[in-house]
Amino acid sequence: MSELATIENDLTAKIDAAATEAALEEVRVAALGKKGVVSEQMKTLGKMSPEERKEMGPALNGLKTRIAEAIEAKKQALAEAALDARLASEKVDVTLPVRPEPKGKIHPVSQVMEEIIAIFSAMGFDVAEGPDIEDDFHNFTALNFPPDHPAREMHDTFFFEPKDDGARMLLRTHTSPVQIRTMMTQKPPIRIIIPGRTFRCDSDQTHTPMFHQVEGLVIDKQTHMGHLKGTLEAFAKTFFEVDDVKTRFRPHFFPFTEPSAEMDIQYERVGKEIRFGQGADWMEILGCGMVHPNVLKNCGLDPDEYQGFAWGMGVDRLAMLKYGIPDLRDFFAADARWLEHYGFDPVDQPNLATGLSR
Ligand code: 2U9
Repeated sequence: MSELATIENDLTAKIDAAATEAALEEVRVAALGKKGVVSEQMKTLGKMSPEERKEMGPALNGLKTRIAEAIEAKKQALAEAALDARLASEKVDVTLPVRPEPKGKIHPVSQVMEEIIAIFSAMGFDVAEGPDIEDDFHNFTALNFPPDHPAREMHDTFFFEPKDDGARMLLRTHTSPVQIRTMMTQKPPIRIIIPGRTFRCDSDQTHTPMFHQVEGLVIDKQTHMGHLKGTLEAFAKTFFEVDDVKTRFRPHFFPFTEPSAEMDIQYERVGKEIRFGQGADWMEILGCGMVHPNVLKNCGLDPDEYQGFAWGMGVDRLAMLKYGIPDLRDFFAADARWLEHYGFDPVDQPNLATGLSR
């Protein structure tokens, strides 16, 4: 066998044996690279006589072309094999169920919080949050609770041990400290809602020491009671999912608002069921009022330039009313059967486009 035939056989065998693109590249460099066997053979052409070159030139060029073609063909075969392997490994079994049944349920308190957030977000409110552990200034003093005023007692506060300077931290009794913090750091206009945990030392059939509130605050120039009524009536209609519900504002007292009111909505009891938007009875659902001028001043705002309204509602009670849940204490009993019955689908979060509750 001639030397060229031996080289060709040897290279063809190596090309066939190359199992990866990297191995094939090594064979290409060893054959056609600057110091490759085929390239070295080409260099000998210069030293040959014209007759020899006439014979060897075409032979060598033929060898070079066949090796280059064989390498290219093998390269394509390796790429196709790699693609086939990838397609096989990424195969989707279309006979599998679309989505496994979700396990667990959303607690009614979380559901109602999300519903309230969805309603006010659509009106342009931002969600604000703050610490559960507060100081006296943010929870009481800034909110126009005078020192030693009986209104402080109304809240049955959980206090921590006094610090060295005598100051006592406390568990916030409402989410209102977040409004104080917001007013002291942000320039109006302010439109926020504050969902969160609150704490009062109270425990019976209708009270638990930890409960949930959503409060709201609007501060702007020329804000008035009409804005308050329009906002809260729109909320009531959307939340209770009735087009027409009568509301009633009864005068009330809170240290932080003046005037203050409680908002009632129309309802009727049919058997054990409560129906909103019909009947002649009234149910209180939230407290509200125009922000007291002293509260604005305590936060560095001029009451002659800015006014605002605020409201607060108890989420646990609203959840009981809307979803007919009889006993508040079951909310915190961690009973899986109760949650299975009263809980909500985790993949169906409330929004105004597809409906709040389904
Ligand atoms: C600032 C100014 C005013 C928040 C308000 C209520 C009325 C209210 C209760 C509802 C049921 C608490 O959960 S509940 O027991 N809340 O009636 N809350 S006005 O007013 C504010 C808050 C912050 C700076």
